[in-house]
Amino acid sequence: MKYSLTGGDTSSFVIDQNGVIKTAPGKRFDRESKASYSITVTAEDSGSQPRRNTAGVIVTVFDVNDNVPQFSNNPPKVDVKEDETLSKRIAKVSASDKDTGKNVKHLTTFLFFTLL
Ligand SMILES: [Ca+2]
Ligand SMILES: [Ca+2]
Repeated sequence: MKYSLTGGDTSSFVIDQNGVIKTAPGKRFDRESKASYSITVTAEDSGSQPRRNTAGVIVTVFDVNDNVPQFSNNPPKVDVKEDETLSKRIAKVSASDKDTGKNVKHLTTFLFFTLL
C-alpha cells in the first residue's frame, strides 16, 4: 500500500509508507496562531490498475502554557492619603492570557493600602 498526503496542510506533516503521520521536520506549532490542521491522506494499492481512496484527518493542537498573563492596561497611578484608613480599596487591575484551559487565568486583583 502506498500512502501520501494529497491535500490540506501538507507542508506541516509527512506520512511514511506504514501510514504513520508525523510532524514535518522543523515544523513548530503554536496553538495561539493556528489551533487545528486538516490534511487529506490517500492510500493507493499496488494493483496493475491501482485503485485509491482518501480520508480526511483533523489535527488539533493542544495548548501549553507559553504565554504570560497580560494586563489589559498599564497599572493605574494611584494616590493614597498618608492617613488613609486600613484596607481601603484604592485600585482594580485585570489581566488576561492567550492560553486556554488551565493555562489561562483571568486575574482580577484588588490592591489594598495597608498601614505598616
Ligand atoms: Ca498562560
Ligand atoms: Ca499556549
